[in-house]
Formats: sequence, C-alpha cells, structure tokens
Amino acid sequence: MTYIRAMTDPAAIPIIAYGPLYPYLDEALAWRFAVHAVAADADPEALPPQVREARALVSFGSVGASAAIMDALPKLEMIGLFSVGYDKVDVAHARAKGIRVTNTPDVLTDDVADLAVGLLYATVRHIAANDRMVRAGDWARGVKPALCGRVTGKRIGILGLGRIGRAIARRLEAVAGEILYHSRRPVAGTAYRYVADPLDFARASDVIIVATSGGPEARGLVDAAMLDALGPEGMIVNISRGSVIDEDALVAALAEKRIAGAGLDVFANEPHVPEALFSMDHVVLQPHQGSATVETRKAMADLVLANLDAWVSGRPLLTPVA
Ligand code: 8YV
Repeated sequence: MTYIRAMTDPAAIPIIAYGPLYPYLDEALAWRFAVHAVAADADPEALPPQVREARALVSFGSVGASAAIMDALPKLEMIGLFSVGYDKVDVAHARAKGIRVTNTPDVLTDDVADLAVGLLYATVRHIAANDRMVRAGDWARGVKPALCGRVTGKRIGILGLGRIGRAIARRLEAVAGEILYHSRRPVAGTAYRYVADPLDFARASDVIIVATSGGPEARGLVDAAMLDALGPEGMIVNISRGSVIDEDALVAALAEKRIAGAGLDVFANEPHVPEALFSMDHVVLQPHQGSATVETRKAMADLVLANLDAWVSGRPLLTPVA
C-alpha cells in the first residue's frame, strides 16, 4: 500500500487521534488519514461537525474510548488502541454498535515484565531510597543505609497469570523461593501453585506482583484485607492498572507500615499520584513506564497501523478485541 500525504488527499479517511500519541505513530497516521487531533478529555458533544465524520479513533490505555465518544461519531467503524489494556474502552457498547476494537498485545509483554522485575528489586533492595541518600550526601556524612530484604528465596505471588504474569514468572524462576498465583481460575499447563482464595494467596506471598488486566471485574481486587493478609513484611508491585488496588487502603497500609513497601508504575488517577507517597522511602514510584521503550513503542505503533491498514483494506484485523 502506498501512501500519499493525506493532507493533500481530499478523499483521505477522517479519523480522530487522542494525542499526541507518539511522534512516529502521529506522523504515520498523518500520511494515511485525515487526522483530527482531539484532546483526550474533549467533550464528545462539543466536537465540530467535520470531526464527527471520523470513521476511526486511535486512543491509548489510560483513555480508551467511552460510549459517549462512540455515540458522538455516527460513522465510527474502528477503534485502534495504542496499548494492550482496553479496560477504558466500553467494549460492550462497541460490539453493540458493530465497531471493531484492536489493541497491541505481545509486543510489549517483555518490557512490562522487565519493569515488574526491576521494580521488585528496586523495592526490596531500597535502590531508589539509597540513591537519594547518596545524592543528599548522607553516606558521605557517615549515615549507614538500613539493611534490606533479599529477593532470592522470596515467595513471589503473581496476581493474574496472563501473558505478562507468565513472563514475570519465567524471569523469577531462577531466584524465587516459590512462585504462586491467584486468578479467577487455574491456568492450564503451568507448574506454579494456584491459590484460589485471595487472602490465602496474600498470606502465602512475600511479594505480590499485580499483573492482572484492569477493568470492572478487577477494580479494588487488592483491598485492605488483602494488604493486611500480605502483612508487615510483605511488599507489593503493580505494573497493571492502578484501579486493581484500593489506593486509599494502600497508602494507609504503607503509612502505618502494615506492609513493608511498594513498587508502583500505575495509579488510580494518572498522572496524579497520592502525595502521601512522595515522602515514603519504602515506596518506589514510576510514571507508567511499562511499555515505554523505543523498541516496544515502535512495535506497538506498527501494530496499530497494521490493524488500521487491514481495516481500510477489508482484511482480517491482526489483534481484534471486538
Ligand atoms: C500503554 C499500558 O502501552 O499497554 C498498556 O495497556 O498500560 C501502557 O503501557 C501506554 O500508556 C501507551 O498507550
């Protein structure tokens, strides 16, 4: 397929891009389509008539696509997500309206799993806090860093053993004392111990790594009871969605040292992070960087584009959600 710059082609298909998304993707979309860049928080009812002619919407994980935006675009046929998570897409509404939805699975699995392992080590070994104390000159002034726990031999509990959860488990097989998991049902073909009850799972884990997909069924899955079951020596890592953990309960448990630490890449109301966490040396914070590598973001962009090209050409979509 050859592309002329869509801006010179009056027949170019109109699309909406919640953006900016990623320079390479933004540029490639502009070559293919008549792109209307729309702010992610734009009121669908206030969109200009020419924008409401859009036949496709390109969005990303933390924004998704609401029923309201779908209803505001009468010609919408396709939603292409620049993310694997589609918990912010009203998929049932899309299906009811015959709107196709695609995401970007697999291409980001390794990077997200890598960050989970990195956050595990950073949290257990106090890497961020020790970096700060060196930079502050404390070590030079004779301050001795507190001893920390060890990762090797820990019982790692993986919440959600999907593609990313399994990739995390594979990475930790060499060091974990045990790998166990909790999900709605056992995963066939895995040797890891399945624990059906969430509180038993938390009690049996030294570190919980939250790897389940987001969405209504997982909202608040890690609550105060689960955090108390994890216990004062337990830690938690979240590379999934902030909504999976009751964030107020997490902040309270960390403040009261009812758990020993947390490594967090995702939050309930991104990019806003509870300020109480900022002063906690036993917490490691990341700005949702799971898939944020050059290689992976390009691979994700290429997958978004391949799905859109398939949609335009009437070929089967590569990674359909709906
Ligand atoms: C997105 C994410 O990839 O893929 C997901 O579901 O959570 C993120 O890593 C990133 O926000 C780009 O949309």
